[in-house]
Amino acid sequence: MKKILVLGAGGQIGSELTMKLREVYGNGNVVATDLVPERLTQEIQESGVCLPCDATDANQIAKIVSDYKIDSIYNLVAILSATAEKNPMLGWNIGMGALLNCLEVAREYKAALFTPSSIGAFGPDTPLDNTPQDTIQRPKTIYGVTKVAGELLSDYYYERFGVDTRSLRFPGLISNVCPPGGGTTDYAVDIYYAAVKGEDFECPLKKGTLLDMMYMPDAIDAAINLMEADASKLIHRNSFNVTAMHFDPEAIYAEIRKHKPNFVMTYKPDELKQKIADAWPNYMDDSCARAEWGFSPKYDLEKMTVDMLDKLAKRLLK
Ligand code: NAD
Ligand code: AKB
Repeated sequence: MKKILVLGAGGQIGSELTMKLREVYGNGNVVATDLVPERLTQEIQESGVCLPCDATDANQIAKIVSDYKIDSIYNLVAILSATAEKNPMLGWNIGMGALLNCLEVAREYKAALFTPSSIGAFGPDTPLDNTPQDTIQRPKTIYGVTKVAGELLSDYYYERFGVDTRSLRFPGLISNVCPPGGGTTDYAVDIYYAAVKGEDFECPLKKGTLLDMMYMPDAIDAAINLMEADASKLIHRNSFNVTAMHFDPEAIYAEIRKHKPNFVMTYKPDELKQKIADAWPNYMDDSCARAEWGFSPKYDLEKMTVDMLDKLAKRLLK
């Protein structure tokens, strides 16, 4: 059985990925950590080992990997795009610091390493429609710069040292457990909270801003399936395009209004977020992920909306 370490387990992805990993591999085989352990959900805290860990300190990661005989690391530590752009040095130091430490520890202890990349790894020179797997990557944000550098460094560690590094270029992720942490795509989560609470919603992106998105259960399955994939079938590693749907604010608004006809959305574009979103793909080609390891998301906008509204209503309106 795998022995897994999750870094940044208190965040949007970690809150759900950690519990799924415990379901698949056993509660005793998944160590959950975060810089701020109080961020770990009650469910995570009660179901297995939880430890504080600053991923910018390689010794802290190495000690846990050694103590718990870890063979797989899920590194979820980063500062998301909009927040990183307000403090570029922090974005670089956290994103790259954590990754470099993980790569070194993975090399020393022969562990596999999963680190998400993002649609933020693309930029204004990238073909934005049907964005190919292998194409121009010249992002203009510090977040994007760390993602491209991270992809290259992870491939380097695989080629040079044989470290089993794997990665996905996640689109905006929509979830109902942990609120998002300062990204450009956060609006697609926030809109559901507003609709369920009966509040009006001010959209920070303009009408017509198309972006790739994915529901969290599909993102989590994708991460685990990629880490379980037969290495001999992988032509790519760092990092695979993956997407489940793409829409603009009008489309998600219309879908929510099918269930909440009185819900009102207005536009108040945020200059920074709009600039970032305009340079990200409208929709990506994820055929390599489908061909090389069987990526196959289950949720489209319609199905996700039913589930989001249902789960949030049960939690927020009880
Ligand atoms: P998040 O911001 O919700 O969570 C990150 C977690 O890392 C937080 O719990 C934070 O406390 C922790 N952290 C910060 N600094 C740390 C440090 N020094 N040591 C240990 N932990 C630290 O992020 P997320 O949305 O869960 O994203 C996880 C990964 O997935 C990131 O690499 C992100 O770029 C990528 N990603 C996310 C999305 C998305 O829509 N959420 C989309 C594409 C890619
Ligand atoms: C962000 O908007 O920064 C993230 C991402 C797509 O990487 N959600």
